[in-house]
Formats: sequence, structure tokens, C-alpha cells
Amino acid sequence: MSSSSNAPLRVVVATGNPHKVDEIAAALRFTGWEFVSTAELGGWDSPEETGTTFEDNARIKAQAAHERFGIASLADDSGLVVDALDGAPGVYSSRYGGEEATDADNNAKLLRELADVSDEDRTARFRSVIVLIGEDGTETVASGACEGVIGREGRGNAGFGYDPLFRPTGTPGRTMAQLSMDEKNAISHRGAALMALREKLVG
Ligand code: ITT
Repeated sequence: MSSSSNAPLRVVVATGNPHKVDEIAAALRFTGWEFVSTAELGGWDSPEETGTTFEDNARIKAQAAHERFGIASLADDSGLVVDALDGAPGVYSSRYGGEEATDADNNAKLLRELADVSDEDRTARFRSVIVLIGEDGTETVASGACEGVIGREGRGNAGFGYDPLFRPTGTPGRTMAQLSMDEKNAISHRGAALMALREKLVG
């Protein structure tokens, strides 16, 4: 994907979640692209996420921002897939505790649902699908996952969402909320999706 001038490519990150903007900008800082959020550009309402897959919803968000702003856009749709809950909360992760649920509400519900589940059966993974739409409308899709287990209490203050309850297999003894942003990007679903995106773009 190239820009029409020597200026860095300007990419709007189509999300209402500022943590995602920070993680995406940090993971892709090597590109030299300029990342702006929909909040910075203003005048954008998140579209309704009517899809049934992460890819559908990422595409809905990326297309909406591309149409609204006419520049390259990038969206992430992601969630937590818990084996003992048959894959829930999955694409409904942000709304698990109800339409207006906070991260604390979602985490409390997850702990309730898993109260009777043994340590060995608390396996889960985060999934992320990234859709990048170039200025000219060209679409690139990439995905990533991060395996781990769900703890019995929250630990750590970094990150967002279910991070305090999620213990990645790759960082024994620490939850995702106990990692720096660079440590999280090195092992996370979103970091993996962004590296897969890089491979697709530069080969
Ligand atoms: P946008 O749709 O505006 O991007 P969102 O936070 O609602 O923001 P999603 O619809 O993709 O994003 O929902 C993802 C939810 O999955 C998110 O709210 C968290 O509850 C959870 N999640 C995704 N990635 C996560 C991560 O890296 N750490 C912790 N929780 C995560």
C-alpha cells in the first residue's frame, strides 16, 4: 500500500476504544504511518456491530471509517473465547454483562459463570481480526490468537477488558494486565494479527 506523496500514510483507527489505538500504533510504529483515532477526527459514530464473526465486525468498522473520512482505515474486532462456555463470550465480549456493561461488569460475569469450573478446564484464547482498507479501497485481512487460562481473581492494572483475569501461556505467573504494552503486543492476539498484517503487506 503506497501513499501518493512522501508523507507517511495516514490511517484512521476505527475504534471507540483508546487502548486499541495505543496498542496498534505501538505495534506498527516501525511503519512510519501516522495513526489517528476516530475521536481525534471527530464526527464519527461507531456503526452497529451486526456481524456474527470477528471478521464481519472488523470489516463493518473499517468500511464505515473509510467511507466517512476517505483515508486508509484499520479496525480490530476481538474477543475472548472460553472453552468451558462453548466459546462465549466471543464476538459478544464487550457486551457480555449487558449492553452498557463496563469491563468490571464483564469480568464479574465471567468469574460467576466459571465459578464451578476446575483450574484445568479454564482454558481460553483471545482472538483478533484486523481489517485494513487502503486509501484506494483495497482490503487486507489478518488474524491472531493468544492462548491462556482464566484466573479466579483479577490481577494487574495495565491494558483493558479481560486482561486482569487472563493468564497467557507465554507469560507464566502473570496476567495480561501485568504486562507492559510492548510485552503484551509481543504475545497478544492483536500483536499477532498486526504482525500477520505486516507479512501480508511487505511479504
Ligand atoms: P471497538 O468496537 O470500538 O473497536 P470494543 O472494545 O467494543 O471497541 P470489540 O467490539 O472488538 O471492541 O470488543 C472487544 C472486547 O473483547 C473488548 O471490549 C474486551 O472486553 C475484549 N478484548 C478484546 N481484546 C482484548 C484485550 O487485548 N484485552 C482484554 N480484553 C480484550
